[in-house]
Order: sequence, then structure tokens, then C-alpha cells
Amino acid sequence: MKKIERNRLSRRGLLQGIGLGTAGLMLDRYGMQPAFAQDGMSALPAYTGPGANPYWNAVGPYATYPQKLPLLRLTDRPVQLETPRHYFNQVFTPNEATFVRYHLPGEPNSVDMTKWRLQLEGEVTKPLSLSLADLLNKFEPVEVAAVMQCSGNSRSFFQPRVPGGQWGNGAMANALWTGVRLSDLIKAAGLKAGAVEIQFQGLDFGKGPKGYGSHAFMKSWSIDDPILEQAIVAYAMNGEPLPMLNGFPVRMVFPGKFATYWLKHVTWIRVLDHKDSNFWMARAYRIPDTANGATTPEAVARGEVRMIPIGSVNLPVRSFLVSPDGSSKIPAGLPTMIRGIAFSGTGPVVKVEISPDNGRSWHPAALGKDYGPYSFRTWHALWTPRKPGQYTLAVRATDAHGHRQPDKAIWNPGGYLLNNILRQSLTVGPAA
Ligand SMILES: Nc1nc2c(c(=O)[nH]1)N[C@H]1C(S)=C(S)[C@@H](COP(=O)(O)O)O[C@H]1N2
Ligand SMILES: [Mo]
Repeated sequence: MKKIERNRLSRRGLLQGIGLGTAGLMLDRYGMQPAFAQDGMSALPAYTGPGANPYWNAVGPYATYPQKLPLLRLTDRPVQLETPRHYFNQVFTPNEATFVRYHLPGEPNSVDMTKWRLQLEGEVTKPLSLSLADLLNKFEPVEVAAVMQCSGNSRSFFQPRVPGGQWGNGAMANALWTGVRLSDLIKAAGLKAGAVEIQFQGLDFGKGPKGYGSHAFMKSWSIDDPILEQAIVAYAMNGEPLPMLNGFPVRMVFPGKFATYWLKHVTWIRVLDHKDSNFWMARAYRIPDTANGATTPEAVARGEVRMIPIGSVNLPVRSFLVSPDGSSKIPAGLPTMIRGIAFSGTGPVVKVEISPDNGRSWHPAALGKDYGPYSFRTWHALWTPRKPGQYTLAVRATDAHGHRQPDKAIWNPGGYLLNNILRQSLTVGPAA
């Protein structure tokens, strides 16, 4: 987490952009922009021609939502949109292309910034009620480049298949997050001796899954979890206000941790005197307490598997080949640039290797600019296929702690933590 100069990000500009003092950002997709997003459908079919790899992404249709480019829609209530592969051809994912995931059907379409306040409440000596201007002016701004990855990213590739959102690989994004330290807010509020956990709640609401008691999505950390020192309450994403669907006006950022904890529209930060037993902590987002979170359907059926919250692990090391994507033939005898991204929540990624022969031989790729341990790291390699034919490229990354992607995919019932080596098949044609 880096301190930033107060003037670097124009906070006045940010306030104006956010529309503070006016009626707030109006994004009612059934009100102000009906022609734009009423049905949300656009006519961009997925590419299915020769060499296509339709399985990198989810198969959903392209849909357009406010402040968003056409993204792949998994569901509408709640909204779940996946980022198409080609947007990962750069280190920071554009805000308009960043994936969207909600759990409840009532996501906010507008926030009245004249009334909105971030509340710090519960087991604190001095409860706080902070406007966005308070956050911008009264606390030191900090920034961090960090990958936000959904726990269920790549779930559709699980074998055997598991229930849950059938994401391809596009439920991830990298952004430069700017905001204030959570620890500064906690210091200002002062913890009482009885503090046990800290809980986050946003503005979205609605009926959740069966057996779910409350009408809010809430996540919590133990009050002594070291991640709280790294956490940011972010009011800017890539230097701009957060898109409404990504958590306007502020969201939590927990670098290196899965996105399920990155509460959007965070409005209540609540210090609890007990362990949080709400559905989203006690029942959902749990992984086997085993090496790499792996288990088997048989062990689950026998009731042998102890489950723990996914917050207890960091994002496993991953790498993705972004281009070429197999949609066109590559000429033999000419150098082709292979590119992609890599990351690790334990970070930083120190090595990316490319295999032109389905994993038999490995060759180092060049790494792009370093934006810190929690960011995507771009990589590239030149490859000159000598002869026409079918090729299978593979890519694998290694982080500074020696974690390297395995060849074999793991399995668990939630469809979490997949990080096996990915492959891309390519057709090489005769030299032109
Ligand atoms: N308020 C709120 N915050 C939330 C969620 C939610 O449903 N409501 N979902 C979480 C999950 S599981 C993910 S993957 C990320 C998705 O963030 P995004 O929609 O900005 O991509 O938000 C997290 N924060
Ligand atoms: Mo998620």
C-alpha cells in the first residue's frame, strides 16, 4: 500500500465526478437509460469458427448495462457479468469491462450522496458517521494495485461439475485502488475490549438463497487478522469513481484475498463482540481445510471434510494466455507474440514460462512492468513455429514463495481455488 500525494488524484474532480451535493449518480436502468439497457441484450455472438476456443469464457450472451461495455451475462437477478478474454491484454482492466457479481436481486441504481454516510459502529468507543468528503479530506489517501478475483472464477471447468455461477476465466480484474486505510478508521473509532470480529455490509438487499436469514450480504474478519492492516476503503478505481455496479461510492479492498470479502457500496462497518454466524460466513464460501483446498466427491459424501472460510487463504498463483486466442491461423516461420497475465495473492510472481509443445519443454517469458505484489503482471514471449500443424501452448507461473501452478486440476464442492496450467490450441498454416 502506497501513500499518495494529496494532489495527485484531484479530489475536487472526484467529488464533482461523483456528483456530490447533487441528487447523486442516477443510474436507474429502467428510468434514465431505457433504450441503452432496458433489455440489456446486444447482438454480438461468441466466435465459434475454426480454431475458436469457446471455453475460455462463460457462454452467456453479451449484455450492456449502465457504465459497462458489452459483457457476458450469466444472470440478471442478481446481476452477474463476465469480462471477455481480450480485455486481459493489458495490465489494468478497464472499469467499463470489469466483471460484476451480486448475490441479492436488489442492487442499488443510485445513491444520494447528500445523505450517504459510512458508519463505524458496534464495539467502538467513538462511533463514526463519515461523508465521502470526510473520507477524502480527513484521512490520508493510499493506493494499491490489486487483483480482484471471484472465488468462483473458472468454476465451469470443474470436473465433476459443481453448482454455482458457471464462470469461465473472466471473473477477475486488476485495478489501481485509491482510498483510506481501514486501520485509520478503526483507530479513529477506537476498539472496545470486547471486539471479536469486524463485519462489512453494503447497500444491496433482497431475498437470498434458501436457509438464509437476513436480507443483506455481509462478510467478516477476525479483529486480529493481519489482512486488516492491508485493507483499503476505496473510493477510486483506476483514478475514477467506482462504477455503480462495482460498488459506488466506496468498496472494501483486501489485497491478495478473494473478492467475496471486497464489500461493495460498503456503508456499515460493524465491530462485533461475537463470531459472525451469518449465512455468508458460516455456510457459503467455505473450502476444505486441506492442502490447496483439494478434496474428492467421495470424501465429501462420507462427511469427512472439515470446511473453513475462503478468507483463510490467499489467491493461488495463476497465469493466463490472452493472445493469440486460436481464432485465426498463425503463419509458419514468422515470430508470433504470445501474451498474457499472471498473479499470486501471496505474490509477487517471479517467473512465467511458456511451453510450445503441450508441457514437454518450458521457456521463460519476459515480464512486464512491476506494479507491486498484488497486481497482474503482464508477460510476453516470441514464438516462431517452424512447420504448419496443430500446436498446444501452455503457460505456468511461479511466485516468490515457490508456489507454481500444478498441471492437475483440484476439486472441491464449492468450485473454488482452481489454478492448474491452462492450454491454448493453435493452428499454424503455411508461410504466406
Ligand atoms: N455489497 C456486495 N458486495 C459484494 C458482493 C455482493 O453481492 N454485495 N459480492 C462479492 C463477491 S462474491 C465478488 S466476486 C465481488 C464482485 O465485485 P464486482 O461486482 O465489482 O466485480 O464483490 C463482492 N462484494
Ligand atoms: Mo465472488
